[in-house]
Amino acid sequence: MRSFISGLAVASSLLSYVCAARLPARLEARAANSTVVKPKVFIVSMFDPEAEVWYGIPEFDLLAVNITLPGGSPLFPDVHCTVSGDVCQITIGESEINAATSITSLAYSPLFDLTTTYFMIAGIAGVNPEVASICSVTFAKYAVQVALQYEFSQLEIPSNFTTGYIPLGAHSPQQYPTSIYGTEVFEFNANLQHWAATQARTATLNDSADAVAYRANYAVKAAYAAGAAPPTVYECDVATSDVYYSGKILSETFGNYTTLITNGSGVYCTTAQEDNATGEALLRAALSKLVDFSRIIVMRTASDFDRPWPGEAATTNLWWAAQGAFPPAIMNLYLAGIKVVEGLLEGWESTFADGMKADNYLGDIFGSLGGTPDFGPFDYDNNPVKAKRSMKSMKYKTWKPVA
Ligand SMILES: *[C@@H]1O[C@H](CO)[C@@H](O)[C@H](O)[C@H]1NC(C)=O
Ligand SMILES: *[C@@H]1O[C@H](CO)[C@@H](O)[C@H](O)[C@H]1NC(C)=O
Ligand SMILES: *[C@@H]1O[C@H](CO)[C@@H](O)[C@H](O)[C@H]1NC(C)=O
Ligand SMILES: *[C@@H]1O[C@H](CO)[C@@H](O)[C@H](O)[C@H]1NC(C)=O
Ligand SMILES: *[C@@H]1O[C@H](CO)[C@@H](O)[C@H](O)[C@H]1NC(C)=O
Ligand SMILES: *[C@@H]1O[C@H](CO)[C@@H](O)[C@H](O)[C@H]1NC(C)=O
Ligand SMILES: *[C@H]1O[C@H](CO)[C@@H](O)[C@H](O)[C@H]1NC(C)=O
Repeated sequence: MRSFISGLAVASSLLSYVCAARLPARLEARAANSTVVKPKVFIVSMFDPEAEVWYGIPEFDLLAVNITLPGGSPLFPDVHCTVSGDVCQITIGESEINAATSITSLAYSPLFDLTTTYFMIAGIAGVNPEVASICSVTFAKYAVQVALQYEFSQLEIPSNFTTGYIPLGAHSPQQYPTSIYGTEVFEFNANLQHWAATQARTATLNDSADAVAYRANYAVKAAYAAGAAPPTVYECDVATSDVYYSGKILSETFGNYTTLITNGSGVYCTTAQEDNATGEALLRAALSKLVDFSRIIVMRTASDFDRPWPGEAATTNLWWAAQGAFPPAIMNLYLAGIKVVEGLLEGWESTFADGMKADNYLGDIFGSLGGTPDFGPFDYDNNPVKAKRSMKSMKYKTWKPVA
């Protein structure tokens, strides 16, 4: 999630442990156990408002079966499923650490068989007015972990730098990172992304009078034409950062970094706090053959602008302006997302059980799942300290402390 209305997140933490089952000791038990749930679709929410919009809907009842997930978020201990088990939902908690830990616990849980499951990340996000407007619905091909960089305070940066963020191992903001950890970029199935966006385009999106009025301010700058336009469905990429950055300079910084790290093919469009972490957890599960990495959909709806309109203070945009986009963005998760879920269920036999083949590269910057990334390079070097001149000559790998 990434919207300022985060106080709601802790509201309903006292969930019931209704159907907590004893855990089989080993993963192998999964195959022999007919009570294992094998969902066709797993909706991934980050916090209460994103989760609750799926309850009480006419299409299906996610609260029919509650399954307590060992290793799940302490705030959201239960996974929810329909009676048939075809559709389930997990609330993973907010930010990168919660996302990675919850998804890892789910993927390795013996209570579920996720080998043919489609994962739909369905959360709200900040939005770049150069690409889309508040209340819009977006589907990402790339997720970029934008804050995995060096950072100097804006007050201490060299006078010829435009930002305090410098890629790891590099010496200027424009230089490609030489120190790569592996979670910088995830690339998802573009055919599935297009299909999901096409499904979503059949929905009538929600909007509000405040959002209509607020986005009109962005029309004064030609580059923000998309920000001033009515909400619609976009295919564009998501940034992940634990730090909830805001304002023109940092938003541009991370937009530039997205361009750099994806070799110009990623379009920085939305910003949230989880997707690269969810991506990394699913990638590792895919390496263990527990999930299919080609079955991931990253949907983010726009709840607020990442930067002010020209003439407005950055703090006003973040804290005080009545953007009016949070309720419609939450509602649009359901309005657009239900078209995707229904499409997956209706086309299950004909198409989705076997999977939708990807024509693009899938996975991380290392090429862990096979194939060659269309971004990179991925010369393995995870030492960001080595960029220091003093360390370059030092044989740090063989260095031993003096006893
Ligand atoms: C099957 O799984 C259920 C729920 O985890 C558990 O209660 C049951 O003991 C398991 N049965 C076998 C045969 O493993
Ligand atoms: C599942 O949990 C929710 C609360 O999270 C509760 O409202 C619902 O009644 C529970 N379902 C069952 C079948 O107990
Ligand atoms: C900034 O200036 C320094 C010299 O002071 C130079 O080494 C560096 O390349 C410049 N960086 C950028 C981003 O222009
Ligand atoms: C958005 O949803 C609200 C709440 O259901 C409704 O009152 C409003 O008319 C909807 N607006 C649009 C433009 O769909
Ligand atoms: C982003 O990149 C553009 C084009 O290179 C550059 O003009 C701008 O100063 C950069 N912005 C920041 C904040 O570094
Ligand atoms: C991506 O850009 C970097 C830096 O310009 C370059 O070294 C690398 O070869 C490019 N990777 C691909 C896959 O084109
Ligand atoms: C992080 O997310 C970006 C944008 O979706 C994606 O391009 C990148 O591959 C993701 N990285 C990981 C490790 O998931």
